[in-house]
Amino acid sequence: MSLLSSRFVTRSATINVMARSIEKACKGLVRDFNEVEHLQVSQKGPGDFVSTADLRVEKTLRMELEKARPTYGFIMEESGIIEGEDRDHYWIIDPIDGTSNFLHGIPHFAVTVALKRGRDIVAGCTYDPIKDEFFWAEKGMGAFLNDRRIRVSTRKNLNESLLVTGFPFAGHGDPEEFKEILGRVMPKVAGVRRFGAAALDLAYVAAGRFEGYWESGISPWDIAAGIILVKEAGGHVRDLEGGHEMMDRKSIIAAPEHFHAPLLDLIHGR
Ligand code: LIP
Repeated sequence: MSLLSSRFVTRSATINVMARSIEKACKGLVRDFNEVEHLQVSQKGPGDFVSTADLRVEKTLRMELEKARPTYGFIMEESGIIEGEDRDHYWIIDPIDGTSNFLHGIPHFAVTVALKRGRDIVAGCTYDPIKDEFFWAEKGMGAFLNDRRIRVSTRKNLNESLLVTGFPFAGHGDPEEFKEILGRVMPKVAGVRRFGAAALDLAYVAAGRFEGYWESGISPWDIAAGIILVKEAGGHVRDLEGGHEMMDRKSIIAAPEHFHAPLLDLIHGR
């Protein structure tokens, strides 16, 4: 599917600029991913190759977005912060969210771009090129998967809910603390998943596939697009202290409103 094709839904100029930039950046990404699968067994390994793919996607996104909105700034996973003349607008970019999945030839990763106006995320696009799923949302316009409107889950009971999170790993996070959290959460829910791509975890909450997602030690570019996707799909997004500082506090919980309090109580052991 062309990301630009929207037979049934009228998209704004901003979403079309983001969709066009992602479509151009993804040209060759699936080919690179298929190459990675061959590199798994090569002496050199795929590490450097994936870094090249990451940087190539980010460079294309920046070039295309800069062409369309030359005064906006950038906050990027690989190239850092670049101020624009317009200090009120920033594109927030993760060129490959789910890098470890990509590196290991696991077909679950996404290109994710958000637009920040002041302190507000006002538009977000997350594209999974393997499944050809384009999640997008704009403030006040709703959330969509390709051309279909999406909404958070209508399930009411925690014991029916399927949650997704991010686990600690070598050099990242507190395994002992996480084991205690998981020990409190698992007996109360239908299941907990760890898919390795926060941008898609949030997109799946917005689409009602998961009832909730939480993670700490997460980066702004992993979650920026997902924040607006979940909000526009009727869900609530907070930091793990219950505030609105997800990107500053690098923590997030996203779910329908009625799941927030019980989930935060389980996470904090209240
Ligand atoms: C990843 C996130 C994932 C998190 C990883 C990493 P990356 O982003 O999507 O949820 O658990 O630590 O931050 O590094 O693949 O862009």
